[in-house]
Amino acid sequence: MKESQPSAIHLKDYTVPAFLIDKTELTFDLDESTTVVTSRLHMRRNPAFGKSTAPLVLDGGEDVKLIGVAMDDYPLPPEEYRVSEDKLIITATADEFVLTCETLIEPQNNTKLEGLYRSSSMFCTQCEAEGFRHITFYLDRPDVMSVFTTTIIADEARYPVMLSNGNQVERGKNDEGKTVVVWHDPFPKPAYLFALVAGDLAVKNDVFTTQSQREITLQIFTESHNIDKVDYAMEALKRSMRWDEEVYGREYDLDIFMIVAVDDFNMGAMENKGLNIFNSSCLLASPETTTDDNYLRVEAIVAHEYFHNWSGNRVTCRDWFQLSLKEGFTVFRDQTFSADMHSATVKRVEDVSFLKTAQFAEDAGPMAHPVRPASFIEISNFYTLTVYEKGSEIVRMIHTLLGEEKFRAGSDLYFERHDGQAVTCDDFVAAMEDASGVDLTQFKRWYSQAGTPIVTATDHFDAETGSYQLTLKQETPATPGQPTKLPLHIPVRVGLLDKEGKALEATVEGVTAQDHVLHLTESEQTVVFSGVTTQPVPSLLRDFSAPVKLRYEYSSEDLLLLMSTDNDGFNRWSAAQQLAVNELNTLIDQAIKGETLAVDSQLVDGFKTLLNDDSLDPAMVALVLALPSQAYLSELANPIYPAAIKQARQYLKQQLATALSAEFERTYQAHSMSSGYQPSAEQIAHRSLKNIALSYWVEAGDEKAQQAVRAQYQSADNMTDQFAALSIAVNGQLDSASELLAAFYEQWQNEPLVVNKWLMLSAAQEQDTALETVKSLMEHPAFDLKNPNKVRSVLGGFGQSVSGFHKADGSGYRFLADQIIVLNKRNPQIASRLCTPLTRWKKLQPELSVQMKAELERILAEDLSKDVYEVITKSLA
Ligand code: B3K
Ligand code: ZN
Repeated sequence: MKESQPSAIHLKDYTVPAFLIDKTELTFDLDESTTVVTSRLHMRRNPAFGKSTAPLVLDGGEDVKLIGVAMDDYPLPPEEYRVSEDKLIITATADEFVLTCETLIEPQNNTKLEGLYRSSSMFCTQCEAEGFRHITFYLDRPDVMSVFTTTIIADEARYPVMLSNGNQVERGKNDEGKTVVVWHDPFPKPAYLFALVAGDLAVKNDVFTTQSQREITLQIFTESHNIDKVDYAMEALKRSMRWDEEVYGREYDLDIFMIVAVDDFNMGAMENKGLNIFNSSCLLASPETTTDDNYLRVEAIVAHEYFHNWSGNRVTCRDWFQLSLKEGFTVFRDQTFSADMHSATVKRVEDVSFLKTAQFAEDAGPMAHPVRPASFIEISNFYTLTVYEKGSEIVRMIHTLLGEEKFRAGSDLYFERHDGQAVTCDDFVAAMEDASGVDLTQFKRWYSQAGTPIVTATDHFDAETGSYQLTLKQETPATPGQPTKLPLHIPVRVGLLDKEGKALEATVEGVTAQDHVLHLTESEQTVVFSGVTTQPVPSLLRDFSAPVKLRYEYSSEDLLLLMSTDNDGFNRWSAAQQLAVNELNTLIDQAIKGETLAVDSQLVDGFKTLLNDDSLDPAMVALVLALPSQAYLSELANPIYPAAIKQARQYLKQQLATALSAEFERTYQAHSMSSGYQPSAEQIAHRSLKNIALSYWVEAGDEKAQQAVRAQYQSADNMTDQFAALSIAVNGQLDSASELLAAFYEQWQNEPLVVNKWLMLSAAQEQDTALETVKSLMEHPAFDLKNPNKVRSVLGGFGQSVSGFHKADGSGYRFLADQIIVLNKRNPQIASRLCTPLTRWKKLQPELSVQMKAELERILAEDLSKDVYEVITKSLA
């Protein structure tokens, strides 16, 4: 452990910057050994800071070596400045001046992939949140916005493509014969949106004509062997540009929009102004190498990064506590876009399922934090599901409370009022309130209060008066640093069904309708529905109108009714899930007690009806058939018995498979298509139903099903079907599994993105030898510790293997802890993310919990990065 430990910074301590940077001129002399960065910063004291003689304090990393500093072109004598660990401090300055710094950096040795670094043979950058300070000394905070001009000098032969933000304004040669390219970005921006790329890249060109008839050049750059896989991303980009014009009235602003794919990248993608940089896994797509899920992800991420041009770049965050201002809003925008492009219900189910599995777990664990955190040690740890996904749910609730039209007026006002500014979540809400007249004072607690609220509903029907009373209670559990909570403003969308499943009209506060949005604002509240003719079954929290845990005593009959008749598609799925959860919980209890598993499954009839109803959307049927995941059941459980959950899921799947084997076979055959692959909603729906049906059919132990798996693997003309067949063989532990796994690697060894899928599937296997398998994968030639995608595939996959990760002797936890310790120095952001499964130790069954805790303590004894230190200390607190 270090002598002095990292400390937290707090939102309440925010002050405006003492200096501003009106113009930033950067020159990069790129070279494989040392890169020289020269900056000319046109600075002045910030009038909003008040009169002051405060010294100038610039941020800079330990990896930035200062070789010269000058004020208004006069070199500063050593007594007028000093460099501490991560700051350059200049004692006295004029009110307005030009500061020049010459610095040396070594991108080739940058393993943290933050700042300027190398991926394959190219140079690229990642500056959000605080990467720019690893390039040169700067006021590296989002409320310092500056107009950037960037000069790149490099050897033409190795780096024919040299890119930065904005428009290219010059290209020529210098005296040494090197190529010099100058880029200028007219839009003031914070340093986190700066980008630079240099390499030998292929390009795909296109154009987009905006609603005001401006022609925008679109370019996607990749290494030459990948350029045949960017057509889908290009089309997705054009769809996003059109959608943002039509739905939000937002037009693109520069004359050129560029995207570059890089292999080594810590996360999915980055919205740098005019020059988005993508992890190649989130950009490249071809039918042979990319699954349906990955196609949808590419489209969503291309859209997300593009949408940031307004929600993030034109209007940015004042400080990093406000991160959800841009991320929550932009996730909401990309979710709505995908819903418009495909099926809205399917998209909602997928998003909510993810939220309830992963964000709810985060919000119930030691890293729980408000959507607008009050403090942090390392901001990189706060790019979380809470900030992104719960943040998006907050914006969605505002949309529900205001309605489509007023929400659009609010967003127009927000963009107009704050264009070119760095603002706060409060500013966003104020624009929504001002444009709509809706009071969101209490609603704003969603930003500051952590934890998932529990809403408990009880009801009473009075047949004589035709009145139905619904009582709603809310309670938010304590979270770290927040022992008590206030009631939130929760929109609860409700409909009533009769016993045949027909929608009932009812009157609430003078409004008669089949669907009502109730405003739960007190700890407990009763709402009266009048004009109700018969005892209703309530359809609660329709479309998942708020990110809460709903409790209501539904009978199995009620759930079956909702599952087959509710006209809210989301709640049909939700009812089926609840039914499955109830049965699985019974089985889990039996497994924990060591009893023989037995359940008289109501799902058999429910699934049978579903499988025989050809009028249903096959995508929805597939979603209903997917049993609640190991991860979701773990989130619901306390304590978690991983092996019991696994056993219960396997048992129920087996029961359903045996009872409905003929239906699954028929469904499999009925949804097998022969037409050419398209990543269209319609085809994706058929493939998803076909493949889940196959996974059940195989479970019934039918030899014919096993042959079907092999046949599908061999004849598939697309990765979705090929990989589905492989996964079914591996997860179903079929005899063919190891042979198919070997064949798959043999076939795809030269396609890294496909190899990553193979790594993940191999690492997630349920076998007694799972730990040995993962160890050998890390020695495999396909593995590379420098590449975050590979690390995530192998270690992320391993975390899903109950038999590997949760080994009774704790060796699975020890293995993960060892990898975290190795990566802690090399790449702290990745190391910190890998800690997530270990943060759940308090909820685990006692024998496993102690083992996991011991590994956290072992990690804490190391000399830790801020990233890992924060997660480990908070987990142990
Ligand atoms: N804004 C980036 C995320 C940056 C993460 C920095 N550790 C991508 C996105 O959310 O669009
Ligand atoms: Zn984002």
